[in-house]
Amino acid sequence: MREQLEKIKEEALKQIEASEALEKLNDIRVAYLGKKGELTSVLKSMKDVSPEERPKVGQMVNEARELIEAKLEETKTLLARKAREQQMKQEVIDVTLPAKKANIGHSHPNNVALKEVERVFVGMGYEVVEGPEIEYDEYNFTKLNIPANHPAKDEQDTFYVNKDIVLRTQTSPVQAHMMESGKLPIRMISPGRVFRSDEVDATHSPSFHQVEGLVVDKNITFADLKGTLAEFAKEMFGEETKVKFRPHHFPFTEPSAEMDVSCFKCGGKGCRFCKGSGWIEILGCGMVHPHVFEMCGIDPEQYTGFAFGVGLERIALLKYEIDDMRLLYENDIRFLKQF
Ligand code: 2NM
Repeated sequence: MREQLEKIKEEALKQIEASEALEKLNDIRVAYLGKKGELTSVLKSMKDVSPEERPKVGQMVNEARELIEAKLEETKTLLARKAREQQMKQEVIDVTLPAKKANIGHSHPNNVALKEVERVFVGMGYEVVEGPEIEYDEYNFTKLNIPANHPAKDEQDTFYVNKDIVLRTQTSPVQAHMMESGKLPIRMISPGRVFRSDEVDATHSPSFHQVEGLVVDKNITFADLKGTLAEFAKEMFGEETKVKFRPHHFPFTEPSAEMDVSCFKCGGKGCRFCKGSGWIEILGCGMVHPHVFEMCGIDPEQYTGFAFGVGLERIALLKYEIDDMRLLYENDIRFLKQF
């Protein structure tokens, strides 16, 4: 009996020692200490042991059981630690590895330019108002003092949806609606997409973007227009920027002008960028025509106002020195990711 116990004990300890996996340990536990395990069967055969010997053998069985259990527990801890160490080695993080670059999107140059324009005018207390890209002929043309026989209304220049509805050729219809709503005074800019039936080339596209501005109040003068747009130019192109107004004609303003800014490349000396003139044309503007006020329900004897229109693409092309407008529409990621 003693010998048998001794053998079982040694064999168990040897197996435990040799086991390399946690599951294996469990098998060993079952094989020796389980209900049908070897030690248990020794206990079961105690009835064959003489009564004097019984306590002694019982104690030996218990000692063997405790020893095996202790060894199992110890080995279990050891194997668990080994497994953890192995895992740590495999999962080690090299903090010096370069991070994965997240492929995030970029603002379109048009949008960068728009945010800049909005920043300047919102800073001066203007509100940003958007409107529909499809408009009544009446709001796109008639109320802006563009008469039926005006060349801009030609099908060669305007996309007609039907005889009364067009794709807007400017964002000023948004302003016509605003004036008609009757809430005065007005200080607003209206950015958005406009449409003209143009052939595509380096400086033209049938769809482009504008920001138009409008101020209506009592006693607004051309001096307010000049001061406001000179400030806009400085904020957009730098503090040292000068402006120059040249007489022009628009049907919706009288008087009308185009504004040039001193070339921000050469400072006005003349370079390739400004084609030697030292000036760059930037926007159209003028005092709102009394007819426009009348057609939009504002009394021109009481109110005056100024308005202006800037091409966003033009600003974006100048700002980034891009020489072909088509690049703005191709959405080539190699181009766009530079902004
Ligand atoms: C321009 C140039 C000059 C303009 C006029 C109006 C309105 F609605 F008040 F009549 N909005 N925008 C305007 C004036 C636009 O774009 C070159």
